[in-house]
Amino acid sequence: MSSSTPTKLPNKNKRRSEKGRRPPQRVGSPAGHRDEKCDSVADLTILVHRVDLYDSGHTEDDYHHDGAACTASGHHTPPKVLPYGYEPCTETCDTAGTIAVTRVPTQPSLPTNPLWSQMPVADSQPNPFSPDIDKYWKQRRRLFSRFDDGIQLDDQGWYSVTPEQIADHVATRLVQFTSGKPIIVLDAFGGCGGNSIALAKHPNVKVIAIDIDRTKLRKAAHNASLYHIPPSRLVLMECNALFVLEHCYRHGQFVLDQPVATPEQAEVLMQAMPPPVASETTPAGYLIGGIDVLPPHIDVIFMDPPWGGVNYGVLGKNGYDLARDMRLPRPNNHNNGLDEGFFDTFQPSSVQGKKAQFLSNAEYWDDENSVHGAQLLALAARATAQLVAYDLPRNTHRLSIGQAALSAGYHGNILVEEHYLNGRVKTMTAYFGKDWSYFLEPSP
Ligand code: MGP
Ligand code: SAH
Repeated sequence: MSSSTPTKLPNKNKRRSEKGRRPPQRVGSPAGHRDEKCDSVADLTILVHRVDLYDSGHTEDDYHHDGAACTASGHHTPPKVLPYGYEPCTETCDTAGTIAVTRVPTQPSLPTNPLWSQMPVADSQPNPFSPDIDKYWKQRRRLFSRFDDGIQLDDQGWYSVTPEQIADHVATRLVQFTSGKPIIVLDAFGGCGGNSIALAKHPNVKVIAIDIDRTKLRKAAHNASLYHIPPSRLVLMECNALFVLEHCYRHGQFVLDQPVATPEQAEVLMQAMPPPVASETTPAGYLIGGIDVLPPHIDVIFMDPPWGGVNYGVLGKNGYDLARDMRLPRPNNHNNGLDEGFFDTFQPSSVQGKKAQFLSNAEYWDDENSVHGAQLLALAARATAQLVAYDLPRNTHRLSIGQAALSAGYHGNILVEEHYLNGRVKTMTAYFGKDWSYFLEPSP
């Protein structure tokens, strides 16, 4: 692997130190965050739902790992929850509001593919790649059940692809939440295709997969062909997703071809407009293009952005704050926001070293020309005004999700799914844009 250093963005801000990093702030009154024992109804309730998935890698012990979370709140009287609502956020958006967090009773599992219990996930085949990816190589068939057919990944792909069972679950959820109707999903950070493929397995789903890196899109197209995804259901776009979310859609409708209201807005748009990119059809028949591949409307936005590298876990349980710990550079004339692989940099082995490395990301941030994880949600909400699904690190602080939701304009309730694989939490997906209070009803 190459030994290049990360792209340094001009830092107009003072250096951030670990000391300067604040924990998530409570919102509204000092009692802004309440739990389910309080009687008052919160402006926003986060419904937390644990999903358990298993494959042949599980042991009996796994079933009991963190088992308490499975049953939590099962016998509580359901808390009062306000119905879902959304007011598009403006410059002066009021982010204050009370946030409650409650676990929902365990739901019946969605049917799982018997493939997973039969397939030998782990084996002793040596890793032919760099030792950096040992941990991911061991889980390669968990990432893609068809790995052995010739799946292609790059460094960032290895550590960020969503394991297939989880990606399938999230895709099924999005189909359920849209009642199985034909939908167009914008996968804003498509990568090597884990989530896009899972979505496009559904005959009524068409996916527009965006990535800033064309080499990943080519891999995604190849990987999709191994799953026999028809090219009519997966179109790939090379672009900075922030441009598409900020300028191309409002309420799900394509607006880039509409006149802008003021000369200032026209100037902002001109500054952000990406240079044209070449179109190509991959050997398996998938189209990769630029803005011209965008459809006149989209129904759902799915987002699985970079989380800041492989060391996000050093922030500890609940230690990851969306507004503080995630940054995406806006496109501009000098830098399209393309990330260097984290494996290209020195990987410290001590926890302290990893923590220092993760926190040092902030030294490269240019706050004026970047968007943080909460602002990203607001952009997606405004672009679609419908369903938004947001894949997040398992240690994301719930309050930081609630604050992001309120500042994006959501109120009432949102759903956060924790995805457990063989009893260990792997990822979380937060869903916005619908009413999920029915999750509080006891399962039949
Ligand atoms: P992990 O914590 O690196 O792996 O990522 P694991 O196997 O849980 O390791 P352990 O050491 O804790 O046992 C877990 C999952 O999170 C990965 O399989 C990816 O799906 C996802 N993931 C990890 N990272 C670092 C990213 C990221 O930066 N962006 C996105 N979108 N997903 C990531
Ligand atoms: N869901 C994917 C993994 C996504 S990883 C899977 O399951 O395979 C995040 C991806 O976002 C990376 O491929 C990275 O190249 C891409 N990316 C980073 N910044 C971006 C931006 N501003 N716009 C679009 N893509 C971006």
